[in-house]
Amino acid sequence: MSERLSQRSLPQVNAGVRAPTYDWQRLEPGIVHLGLGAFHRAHQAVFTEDAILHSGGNWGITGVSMRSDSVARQLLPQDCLYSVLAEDGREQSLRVVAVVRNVLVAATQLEAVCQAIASPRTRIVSLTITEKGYCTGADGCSLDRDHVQLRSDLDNPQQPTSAIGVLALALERRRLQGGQPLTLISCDNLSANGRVLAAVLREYAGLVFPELSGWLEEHTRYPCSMVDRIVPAAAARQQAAQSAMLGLDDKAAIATERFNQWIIEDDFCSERPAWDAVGVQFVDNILPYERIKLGLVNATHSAIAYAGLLAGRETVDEVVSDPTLGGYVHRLMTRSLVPALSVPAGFDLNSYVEQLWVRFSNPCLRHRCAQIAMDGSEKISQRWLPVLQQATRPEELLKALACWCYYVLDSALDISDPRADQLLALRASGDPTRLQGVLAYARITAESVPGYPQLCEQLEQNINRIRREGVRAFLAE
Ligand code: CS2
Repeated sequence: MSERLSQRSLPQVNAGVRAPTYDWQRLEPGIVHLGLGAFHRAHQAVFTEDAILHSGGNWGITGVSMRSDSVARQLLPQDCLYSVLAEDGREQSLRVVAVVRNVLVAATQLEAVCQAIASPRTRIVSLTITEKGYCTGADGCSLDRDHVQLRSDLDNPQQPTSAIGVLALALERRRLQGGQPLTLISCDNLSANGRVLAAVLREYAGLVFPELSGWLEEHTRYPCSMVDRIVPAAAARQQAAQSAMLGLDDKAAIATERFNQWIIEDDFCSERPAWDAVGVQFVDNILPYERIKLGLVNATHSAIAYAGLLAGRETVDEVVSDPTLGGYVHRLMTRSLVPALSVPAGFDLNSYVEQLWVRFSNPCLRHRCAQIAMDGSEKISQRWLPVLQQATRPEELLKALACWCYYVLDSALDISDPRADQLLALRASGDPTRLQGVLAYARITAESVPGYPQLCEQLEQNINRIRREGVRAFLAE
């Protein structure tokens, strides 16, 4: 068994591994990131370290896990060092990332999290708290007042457990300390993510910290951002193989693709790392980029996940390389999703689709359908609803939606979803309106979708076809 990765063992990494060449031990925190999952560590952290390598800057990251201490237990014994393997089946590169300088767990270290966000050194707070972390209700931008965690935070705002509650408490602290302006960047796969973040924070502040609302108006900005890198959850076997490549035992190892993209609205009220020097794009209007990302990468991903699970396929590359399933996925992209997009001038959608197909086919990632299938009730409205709202509903997307409904109502597969209890209750019930019930959890209702009765009828027919013919025949052309 090799030695654990750490500051002390770092000089022993195998030749060919890129080790941090800057004075990372002296970095102070300039960014606090909420939601220290694999995605942040392979995406924003990598861009930030590249920016430091390119132009310097004191931009250490304090990473915050909301509840679980598992990332802290992986990273702290390694002096927060971890390796990122980027591969696409032809080329691979392995590097050790050092820009994360501390890990906190909000559930047990609330005070330290508040101090970190209130600190004058912190100029940016970024978030990957997933779609459900924003606690929005049916309209997708105001707080769901029935949300259990949120209700408890509203009753007890000094002991919050939701990300929004923690953020508001910390910002109130910053205000009380006369804090400088702060830019908050949502990096979640939500439409208008910055505006949603601003809206829920304002609403929450208005309910519990009345003086915070005015301060937020003057001292904070919320640029929307579009993030794109496929980062599967770490698997033990992968981590062992990666540790062998590293020559050191890395319990926080992450494997990802080579592709990496970040587009941010240029709306900051505080300094930022030299991200623009290392490939991050700054734009005035994020909307078209966001639609392309959610409406193509994520929309296709969710369809792959449910089709794959129902057909007994484990990973994304297995689905796209299966002639029947892959054929369906390709038709979904080209016939249903692409025609619904309008692209910025000069954007080559055809090569984007081709490149995406290659990314999905990446055999190194082993990206599990079950991982993408999680939280469907939150993801579907972001990914599929805009196309379902069109005057003519494309057939392949209706098939994808039928797969999700069948998966929820008819299959025996596990459901990992914030509304899992409600969805499983519908699965168990003989209620004739249970389809409408499932759709409503994904914000697909008579109010949100024109021609809703026809949609339900088409879905009933599709679901019956899956029951009769099986999912493969249903998805075959
Ligand atoms: C995926 C995303 O799990 C999922 O829902 O669709 O995490 C996807 O891999 C990323 O958004 C890619 O940028």
